[in-house]
Amino acid sequence: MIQAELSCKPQSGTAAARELFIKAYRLMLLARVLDDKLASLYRSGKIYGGCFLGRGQEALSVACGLSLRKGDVFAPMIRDAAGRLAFGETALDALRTYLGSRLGPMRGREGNVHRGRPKEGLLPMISHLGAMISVVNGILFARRLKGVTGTVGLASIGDGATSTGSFHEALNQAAVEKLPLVLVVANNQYAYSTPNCRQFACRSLADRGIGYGVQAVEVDGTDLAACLEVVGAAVARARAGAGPQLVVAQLLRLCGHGEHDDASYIPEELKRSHVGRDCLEVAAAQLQARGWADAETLAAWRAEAVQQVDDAVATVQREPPPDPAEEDWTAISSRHLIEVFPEPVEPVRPPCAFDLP
Ligand SMILES: Cc1ncc(C[n+]2csc(CCOP(=O)(O)OP(=O)(O)O)c2C)c(N)n1
Ligand SMILES: [Mg+2]
Repeated sequence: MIQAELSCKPQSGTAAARELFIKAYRLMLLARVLDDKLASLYRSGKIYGGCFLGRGQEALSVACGLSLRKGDVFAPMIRDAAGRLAFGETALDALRTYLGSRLGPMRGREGNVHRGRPKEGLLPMISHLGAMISVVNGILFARRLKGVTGTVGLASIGDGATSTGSFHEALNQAAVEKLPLVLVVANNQYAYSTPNCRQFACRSLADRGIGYGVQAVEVDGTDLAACLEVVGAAVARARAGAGPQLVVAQLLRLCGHGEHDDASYIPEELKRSHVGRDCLEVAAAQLQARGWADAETLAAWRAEAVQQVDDAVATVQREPPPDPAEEDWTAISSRHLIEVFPEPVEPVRPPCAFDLP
């Protein structure tokens, strides 16, 4: 079973860097295999509702999950299978949700990507369009008031989400309150079928940080090493008290918006460009070039991931569906999901500009 503990950024070229890269690659691979399995279950009519996958976004996503620690908060978006696995969600939880098992985190009532385990810092998504940023802000602010320190919150969004009011309000709020928020934007060039050029006129979405006084960096989302480095550093800065951080990654969604969408609006030329590289293939080539894995090892890792996903599917197919007579239908207010903090020693009032010296 591949699981994440983790993480602080190791020096490049060290054994720790090699270990992190391999762990990240194997989680990306597991996410890809899981996504491929979900797609095939969707096509065979086993999944009701939508099926939303993250092919091509695994490098950025895994870097998000691996840069966080126990106690942090992660608000993934619909393309974050890799980040979820890296943060500790199991393939079993994903499949239990999609296939409607009563043993799933939402007891099989949820459908697809709106699952989570808030008690463990994994937030169930409300909407894909930036709504989770202010939820993460609220958690971070509450923690500050309760005297809980040293944790960060990472919200993952798409380029389209940066066009919403929710994004701008929440980024401004995080900046004003100097919250330890890391906002990671996967610019996959499209919001559903709307291309970047119909969404924004600034040079880069990273420029949106400037207006709010937020440090922003860009990263090649097809390059795993770069994603681990840049996201890891942003999380470390937020944890150290440098305030909110914006990370904008360039990549391409290598699938439709959902499995119902053939993405025929994405031009072949863009698919063949640098941004259209498959981050999983790029990482595999880097592993081989660095002598960290040969073709045989890569094939063995894939076989292990396939076995893990197949076993999880078989397990879920033996599990019971939800029983409407027994459910109260209050998914998130369910007692077992609510985060519990230790009582604070003393309430902490945040510093305010109006405080007299
Ligand atoms: C408030 C709201 N408006 C519209 C939608 C429908 N919708 C879901 S995802 C999406 C596009 C999101 O694009 P982006 O933020 O770039 O993320 P991506 O899907 O490309 O990863 C839209 C329009 C929604 N879920 N919620
Ligand atoms: Mg997008």
